[in-house]
Amino acid sequence: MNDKDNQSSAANGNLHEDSKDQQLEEYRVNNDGQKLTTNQGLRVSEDEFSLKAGLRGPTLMEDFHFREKMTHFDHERIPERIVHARGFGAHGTFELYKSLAPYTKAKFLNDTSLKTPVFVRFSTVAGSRGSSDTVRDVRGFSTKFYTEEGNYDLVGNNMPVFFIQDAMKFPDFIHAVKPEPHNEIPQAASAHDTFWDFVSANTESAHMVMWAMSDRSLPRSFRMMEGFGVHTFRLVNEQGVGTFVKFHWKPVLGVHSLVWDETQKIAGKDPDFNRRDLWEAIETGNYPEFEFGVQLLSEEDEFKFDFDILDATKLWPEELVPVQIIGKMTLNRNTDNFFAETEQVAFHPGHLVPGIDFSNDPLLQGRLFSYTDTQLSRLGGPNFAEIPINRPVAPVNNNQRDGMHRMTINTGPVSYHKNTIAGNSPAPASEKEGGYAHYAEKVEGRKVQARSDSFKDHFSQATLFWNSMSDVEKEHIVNAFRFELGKVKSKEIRQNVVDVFSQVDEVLAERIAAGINAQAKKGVATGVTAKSPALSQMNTIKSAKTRKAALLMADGYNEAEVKSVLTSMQAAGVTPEIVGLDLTPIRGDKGTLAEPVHTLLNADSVLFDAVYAVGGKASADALKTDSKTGNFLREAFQHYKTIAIGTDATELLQAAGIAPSPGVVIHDTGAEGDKFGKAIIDGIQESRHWARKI
Ligand code: HDE
Repeated sequence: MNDKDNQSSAANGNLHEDSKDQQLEEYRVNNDGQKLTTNQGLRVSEDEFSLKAGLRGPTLMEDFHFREKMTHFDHERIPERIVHARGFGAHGTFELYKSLAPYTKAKFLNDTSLKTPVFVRFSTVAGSRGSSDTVRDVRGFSTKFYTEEGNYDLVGNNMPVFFIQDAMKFPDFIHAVKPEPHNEIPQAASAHDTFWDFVSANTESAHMVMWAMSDRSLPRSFRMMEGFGVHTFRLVNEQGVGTFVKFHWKPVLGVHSLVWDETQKIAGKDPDFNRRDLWEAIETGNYPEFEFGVQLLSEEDEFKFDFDILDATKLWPEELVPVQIIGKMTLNRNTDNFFAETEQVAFHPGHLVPGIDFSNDPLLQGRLFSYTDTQLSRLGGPNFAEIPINRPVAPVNNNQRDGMHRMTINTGPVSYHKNTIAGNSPAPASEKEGGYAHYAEKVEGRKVQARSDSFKDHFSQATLFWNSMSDVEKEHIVNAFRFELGKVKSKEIRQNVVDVFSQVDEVLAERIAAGINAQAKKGVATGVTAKSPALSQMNTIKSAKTRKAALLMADGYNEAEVKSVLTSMQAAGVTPEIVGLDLTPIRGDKGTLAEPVHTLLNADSVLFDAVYAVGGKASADALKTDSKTGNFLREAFQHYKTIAIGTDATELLQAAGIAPSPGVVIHDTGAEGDKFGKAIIDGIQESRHWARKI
């Protein structure tokens, strides 16, 4: 698509959910059925052997095809992102349920008939591009809305607060969490001395560290985590009235996590666990959905809380400022090419549309510099907005010219403003014509390098978070601290961290201290008793939909039972996958063949949400001969997952040393026919059976 086509479609208000896809189509290349050529279009007759002086002689410099092929290969890599290097993207659509016109003039938030194309990139933060998906880390959640008024980027995380209050500290914080510079260890992990040294010396990180040590940093799926814009932004309406806003994404499937032991095992068994999950969900039509929510605060209420709304280490409790759901994003198309789309996409919190503006959050203000700056080295110059995935569907007209990798051919002599030759075009647009006008906030003050007193409470919301957790979640937080600090070599740093968290909650600090040979301080905690139920994952939506169940099966399986359970699974949207002793089709008791897609050797229970050892004595006996069956069941049990045992298969449970427990559904003990299937689905919907004694 050229810019003219571009201009006509968006300028005529013809933007639709396929606008971006249509634009990308112009750049797609498919070599199928074609003859091989050089980059100059010359057909190539030989692609296996370089040109040599004699059959056993040296390669000749004049072999231009060899040189071109090798040169391109030599330069195929670009620098990975300094943070959020490992990511995974998908395309989708945003639709609005309810117009936000009273608060913002942004068209994509006004017109409920619009379907705005989006591209989303999820990421981990600390690990390199090739690191594992399931590490303990914050997850990035970036969305690019291709609106008719230009690209709007919401570059958020799956946690609503951040580690620091001022952008000045970001390089220090990232240096501390990344692998240590002398030996580049550890990869994708915060469990090391420099991270915890930073935390203990920068107490503003206490609240975010509580989130990072919680189950939020172990998402079961990108489809099952919340997203947050983190900063306070500002909406501006047609009348020029501003309203403070916090942005939220709420996953339709609820917020769910893995357990720590499981994440570590998955990191080895399937380092691509989260990206594979997203890819497969989209390929199979289980489109991930996130509702879009806003918390709104009028400017008069700016100072009504006991925290500063410009402080990115604070959230607005949902019980105080409700999240209003106004739209939904559906991810419905995988990328064609990881590099072209996911790797080259460039987000920026400063990519705005009229009706959305910044606040003076000093973290946000610093980000406004960093994101373009980093693309210059990552994407090789100032023309990265021309890369297909980054191009807006709105028209682009300006006097910027030239530079590395310029793609457009801007015609005519005029590349300056003001001019008479082109009738002073391209001309700035008035606000009425859609020109962006910065919010005319009145600002006064002395130039200072200091932190406002209103940013000095570092602990109250950390306590609020702790108070809001269930016992199970608290246990996980304590164990996370113990694990991480247990990896810290310096006793002094370990003690310093306990000193910091003594100020959050005495019991928390005592429990951490007990695991790492440190001492908690008494009488220094905030004493905050408030809770925010919205912070606990125990109160999230529960659904069996899109969960994966492993069917452990061998010859002689009980066909009637399996058929009935599969019907229940299908109705509930659960995906069954057969795990066999090997890949040979499995014969049922009535002779029907079932095709396994995994074997006990290449699959483990950590890759599934539930395990069903199917009924049938012969099948159970055969499975029992393989010691991996016991391990499969035991690990599922230890990870609190639903385990279903079919007729005549109870011995498998005994062999694995599993006693009757919550979430262990046994056919033999009364659950007949449909009831068995229903009990399995109820179990899967519960996600984890925390009441189980491990
Ligand atoms: Fe980022 N961040 N960040 N960040 N960030 C980047 O930009 C930075 C912050 C976030 O999928 C970089 O293009 C500074 C908060 C996401 O491509 C870089 C500060 C939040 C992504 C950068 C922050 C984020 C990035 C690296 C403190 C949540 C991945 C590559 C002032 C609201 C985007 C790039 C993607 C990426 C700088 C803090 C989220 C270096 C200086 C707070 C999701 O520009």
